[in-house]
Amino acid sequence: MTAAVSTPFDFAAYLEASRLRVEAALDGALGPERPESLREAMRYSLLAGGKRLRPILCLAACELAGGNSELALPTAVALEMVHTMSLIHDDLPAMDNDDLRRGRPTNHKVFGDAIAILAGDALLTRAFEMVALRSPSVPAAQLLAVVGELSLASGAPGLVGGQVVDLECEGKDVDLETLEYIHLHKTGALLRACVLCGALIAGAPEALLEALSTYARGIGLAFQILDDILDVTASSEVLGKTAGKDLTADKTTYPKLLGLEESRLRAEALVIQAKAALAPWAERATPLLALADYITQRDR
Ligand code: GRG
Repeated sequence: MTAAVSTPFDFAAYLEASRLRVEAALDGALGPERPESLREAMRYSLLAGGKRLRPILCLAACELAGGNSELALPTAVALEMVHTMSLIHDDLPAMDNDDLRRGRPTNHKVFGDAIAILAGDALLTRAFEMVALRSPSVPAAQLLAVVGELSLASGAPGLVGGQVVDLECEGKDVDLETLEYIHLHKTGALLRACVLCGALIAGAPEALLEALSTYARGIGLAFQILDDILDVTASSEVLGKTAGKDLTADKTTYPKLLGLEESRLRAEALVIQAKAALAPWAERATPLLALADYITQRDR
């Protein structure tokens, strides 16, 4: 009798295969927009690379919940569209005023502020179109739930609210509680929507949705702590965006409040908590567990 041999999970291969799958779906999601200037500006930022972590989280959560991730692909694309539009708007002179994003000049540097704003608007609205009109074979009730999560994560209760508090706190002393509020909204809300939307498409039960929410809170904060750490430890070339920006903009960050070492420890503890939430589903959770680890181990 031969013993069953389980193949070890090859995370690097999984990440690369998922990334390529997402890239192809993103490319196919932008149609022949008119006018051409708008099409170019939308494609410029959406197809500029990036880790594609958000759509990958969505697909992984769908599979964890026992769903067919092919059905979640339009929603995964929608989540990347919301993320990309938030980067375009975040880089504008009225916000973070940045020149470099994903290794190339920011959208407004190439197309001008007005087109950058409108390209962001078109990506945001296309995101909702992807879910509502381009998700065949997903029951309407599930799509409605996805639209709800996407709205909450994007708007005042999520990204927009977090960004406003972030802008209002520039140059001020910020305590840990406020910093956490900013990041749970600015960064965490969309990561939460990613796993919830993937699971909703698979018809996940309430207990799993709650566990995924806890998981997302942990990885969301850990993700941002790493973002703050990399801002001081990595180069602009590696990051593909301007390093040292937080210091220049006089922003409060985790390293500023806690120091680098303590920030790292906090991120690791958050990832442990996040992974623990998925323990009852451990058998199918391997990709989400590995993605949580990746968040604290990444170099960009
Ligand atoms: C969504 C309606 C709407 C408006 C946007 C500008 C804004 C409101 C919010 C800012 C949100 C923001 C830029 C948060 C920062 C999140 C973050 C850490 C981004 C970096 O994400 P990565 O590292 O980037 O995943 P890549 O390029 O790899 O995708």
